Amino acid sequence: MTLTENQSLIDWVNEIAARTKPDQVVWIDGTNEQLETLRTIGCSTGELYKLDETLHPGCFLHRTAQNDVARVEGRTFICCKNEKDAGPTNNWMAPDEMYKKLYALYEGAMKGRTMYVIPYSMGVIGSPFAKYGIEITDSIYVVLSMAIMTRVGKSVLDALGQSIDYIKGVHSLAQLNEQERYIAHFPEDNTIMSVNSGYGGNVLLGKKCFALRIASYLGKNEGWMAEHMLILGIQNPKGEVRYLSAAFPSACGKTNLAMLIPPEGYQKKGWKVWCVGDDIAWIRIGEDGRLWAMNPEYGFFGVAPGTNARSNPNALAATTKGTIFTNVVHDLDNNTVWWEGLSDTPPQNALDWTGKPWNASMGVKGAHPNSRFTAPAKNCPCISPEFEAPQGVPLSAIVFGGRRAKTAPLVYQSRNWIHGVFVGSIMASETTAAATGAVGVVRRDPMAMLPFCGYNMGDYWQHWLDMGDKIENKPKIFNVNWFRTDEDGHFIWPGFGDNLRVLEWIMRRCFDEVDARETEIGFLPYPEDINLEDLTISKDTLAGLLAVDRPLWQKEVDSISEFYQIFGDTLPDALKAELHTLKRNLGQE
Ligand code: GTP
Ligand code: SPV
Ligand code: MN
Repeated sequence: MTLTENQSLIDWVNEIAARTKPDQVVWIDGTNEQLETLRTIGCSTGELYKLDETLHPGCFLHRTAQNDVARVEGRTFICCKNEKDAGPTNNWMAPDEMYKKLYALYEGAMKGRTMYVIPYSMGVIGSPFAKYGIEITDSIYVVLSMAIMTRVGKSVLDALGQSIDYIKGVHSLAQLNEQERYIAHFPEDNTIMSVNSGYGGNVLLGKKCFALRIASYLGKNEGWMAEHMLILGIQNPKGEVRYLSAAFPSACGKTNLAMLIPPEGYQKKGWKVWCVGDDIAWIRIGEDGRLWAMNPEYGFFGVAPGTNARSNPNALAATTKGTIFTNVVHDLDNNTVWWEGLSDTPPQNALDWTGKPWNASMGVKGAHPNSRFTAPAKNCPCISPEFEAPQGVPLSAIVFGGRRAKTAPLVYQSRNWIHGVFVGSIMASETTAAATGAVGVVRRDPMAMLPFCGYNMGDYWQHWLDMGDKIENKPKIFNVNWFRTDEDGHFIWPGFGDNLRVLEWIMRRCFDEVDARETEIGFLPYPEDINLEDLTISKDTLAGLLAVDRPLWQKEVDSISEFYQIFGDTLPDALKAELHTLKRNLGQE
């Protein structure tokens, strides 16, 4: 049954059905009855496995194909008319050429399958800041995951009415053929097309494809920003809640920081952290001249390995009901799930992420390193009371950060907005399992947006600079690094809950409550201003984490210069000037 009278939408759905030739077309109305039917069908086809209802109410296990476990950056394309508009860091193909390729792959791709039409909203339905999308898919896993990650159903169609202002998304599993896998974006047509994959980041089109790649392009044209950022609120002992957003590359700690539990000493004093979002922020200038950030998502697609009752109890609690687990270990004795780092007692009688018998004595990992949970945000015990505030929350700070064994100190503050944009633009981080390819290789990942910027990264930096001109009350910009290692490769900083010690300093800086020392790279804390109460880490160790290693930074500057060169005339002059300043500060010019 069609749920809308929006003729442009009906025509488009018919057009895609004519190409893909499904047996039937089902519109997702968002009711639990309909979703329950799909869960039952998913279990009967083997797409889903129902977990123990008492231990894990409403939870399912899903396995992807073994060649399809992460985002595929090499097969992700920005298809705009001019290649230059995609920029040097994106794959580009001319729209006509990509459409031709995709239509050939879509031809008859849904034969024998059902085509689902998912109306979804990024942001609170009906709010002026929400944007709507329609995803067509032949995967029940995608429907059920979208129903967790976004607001779906008839209410979206009602809010859309006759408008043509929605993002079209087409996804087909097709044959899951790696060689013909494409994640294609047509920013000038408000269209996304994905084929031959079933992995979250490639197929939940509301997430990276819409809320980052397409939205970043819309944001540039409309004067706002779409960022790969968590949003959190820090409540201090006076009861004041101050907000920050933070951009870390994939699998570098956004979910963990967003749900942080304060160290015991802090808890006793009344500190608390509220999670507004763990992956994506849409940011606008408010009437009060401040930046306001909202989370367009409705759930978490979080990294499973390493999540446990100590590292992130809030995330774990979020997964206790209504959650889909992907590519984790199946504990057959309890009909529940397990992953490396969940507990010290792996199940004896279990299947690994591929479905083969597994136990820990085999010496190989049971869960895929990029195994994930798809959990409703409202399950999270520390979800912010402002989670559904349509306009979001006001930002006092913006934080950038990466995974760097050396070079980047624990925390530093930029001198001003322009320098802050520079600090974001020179971010680098070790690659993780979130994307296919080598893991642990340092690469530049400006603003954690390298894989997600829907247009030329040089123009994106200019947009950041232009926004700075318009924001009256600018948030302060910082950089953090939880991942410095010692000679033996061990993390020096305890991380996780203890990161609040650094966030406290950041907030004190934002409210002029603490001094700092100016260095070559920006403002660094005096070691005594980071609270080490109840930690075993020594003052000297901390001083080391807060030192600027000149020789390493001099090398860093060479690598930044090389990176900047690929942007040619799209590199903003202001950033060139910042690089010169850094060189001068390091005694290189
Ligand atoms: P995406 O969902 O891929 O965008 O990732 P994310 O940035 O939300 O990453 P997440 O919080 O899931 O962290 C991924 C990995 O980083 C996990 O293996 C965590 O255990 C590890 N991690 C997170 N915070 C810290 C920290 O403070 N210190 C250390 N050493 N590891 C951390
Ligand atoms: C990331 O890789 O940054 C994620 C997971 O948040 S995915 O949705 O697969 O992109
Ligand atoms: Mn992410």
